[in-house]
Amino acid sequence: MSGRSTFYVTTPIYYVNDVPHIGHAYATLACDVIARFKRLDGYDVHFLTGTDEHGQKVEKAAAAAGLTPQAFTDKVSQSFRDLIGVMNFSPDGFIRTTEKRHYAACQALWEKLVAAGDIYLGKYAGWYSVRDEAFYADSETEVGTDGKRRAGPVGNEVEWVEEPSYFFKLSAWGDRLLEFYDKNPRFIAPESRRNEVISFVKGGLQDLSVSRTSFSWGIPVPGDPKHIMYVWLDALTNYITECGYPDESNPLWRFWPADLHIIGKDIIRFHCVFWPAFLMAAGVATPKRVFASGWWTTEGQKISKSLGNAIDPVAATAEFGLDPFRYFLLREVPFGNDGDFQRRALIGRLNADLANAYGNLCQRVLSIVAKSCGEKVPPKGTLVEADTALLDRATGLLAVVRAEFDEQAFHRALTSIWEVIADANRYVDAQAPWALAKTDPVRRDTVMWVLAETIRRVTLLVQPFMPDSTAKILDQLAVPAEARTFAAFDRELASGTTLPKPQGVFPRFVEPAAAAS
Ligand code: ME8
Repeated sequence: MSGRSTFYVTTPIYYVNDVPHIGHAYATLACDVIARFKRLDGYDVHFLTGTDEHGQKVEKAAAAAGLTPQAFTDKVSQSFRDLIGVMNFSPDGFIRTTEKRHYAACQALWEKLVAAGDIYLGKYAGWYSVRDEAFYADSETEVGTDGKRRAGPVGNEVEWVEEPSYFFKLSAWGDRLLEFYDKNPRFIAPESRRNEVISFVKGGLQDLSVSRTSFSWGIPVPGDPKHIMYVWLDALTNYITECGYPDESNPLWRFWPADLHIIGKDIIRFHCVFWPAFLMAAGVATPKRVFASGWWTTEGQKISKSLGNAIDPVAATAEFGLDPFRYFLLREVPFGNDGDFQRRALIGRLNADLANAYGNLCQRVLSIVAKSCGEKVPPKGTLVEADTALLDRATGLLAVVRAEFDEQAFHRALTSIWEVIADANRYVDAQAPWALAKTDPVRRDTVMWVLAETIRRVTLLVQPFMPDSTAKILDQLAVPAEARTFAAFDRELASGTTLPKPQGVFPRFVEPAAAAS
């Protein structure tokens, strides 16, 4: 192979009971930005997304839609595929749990767990939430004032289930899991989630029901097809199916273990407790890190089907532009925290950060260069302290942003980049190139070179967040395609290069009502 370091990043696979909304777009966007960053940084990247198509929840949704589960999943899975184009995501793989390769991987994993002595046949009697596809202990449930029993991170209703079931001996894995968390302090992020998982495991683990017999939409248990596998055992396995499991000679096996699973905060227990336990039991390497994002509400309200208030990524990108929407989602809320989607806040950022700060910097600099420097990269004369200070800050960004990406701290990466953009705007005002045009055109050229070069450095780093807009800016600086990776970060703009006509990239957003009045 290439000899480059590999980097494998995954999204949750989405249930096909619902059409994609902002919450789904968010996790995939985070992975997309990381995948793009790592590619630019020279890694051999594999970025996986897909759909989770089995289980009772999907079976019920198909019945409600009057379709067979297969016809239903084919249709809804496609809407998640379509989101890739809408959001300009760059996955290397799209997995569906109804694929043959996935059946083979799940059944192989099951057989390994059986061979390891970690699976036994019993009977499940307890609570189950179809919405969460999760089993709950009696102590985890609560009866509300409406007489309904609920459980789990968002308080979904539970029902009593009694059926023959295979169990995974999770109770035997508590100590080994605690040791694993201890040895791998980066495994769960953010820190608050790590504490949550550790105290859950310390509280004692019950054996986990890993098969169901009361419905049939799933993967049959090898040798006992009346049982279908628990949808979470099936779903989690997708991450290794993609790499060819159990065939370790598959070229994609080089990506396992995954470097990063990005998930939502509601599915931590599955990824940080069950998943490493299954893998350790089966003798498969464990993923390096699981990062749980927070949840979006809209204008202060929980997103719900009945309120119909889910932000539709198709409508949002059409109204605000794709890149501004991508920027806003990762800039507005520290990744890992909950966030509220407010139209006012989005428009505010779009105008302040994109149109006024970054867009205006590019526009001012490129139009002076076009008008006064002969539509060419100006000559770089002698640099003075103010010039090197700005250039050094821009150069220093690569290490800063790299470190923030290692922590999935997108908002901090963006804040650091935008500080340099603000510095550059202040430098334009302080150097006043329009005045230098009359007094010292040689110095004016150097100032314009410093600015164009600063824009180049900053823009290279903004690429993962806003790929289309940054491509336009780099085109306007005549940066060749092969010089847009971080390996070329130090390759300065060559004076004398002819530049195309500048064009604005981030227009101001004017509310339709305000525009009409
Ligand atoms: O949980 N804000 O699928 P899912 C942010 N199939 N994130 C949100 C959100 C919101 N308002 N609403 C949902 C599943 N999400 C499983 C995953 S992985 C092996 C199997 C996030 O379609 C949610 O937290 O119900 C979850 O991470 C993701 O969307 C998929 O949810």
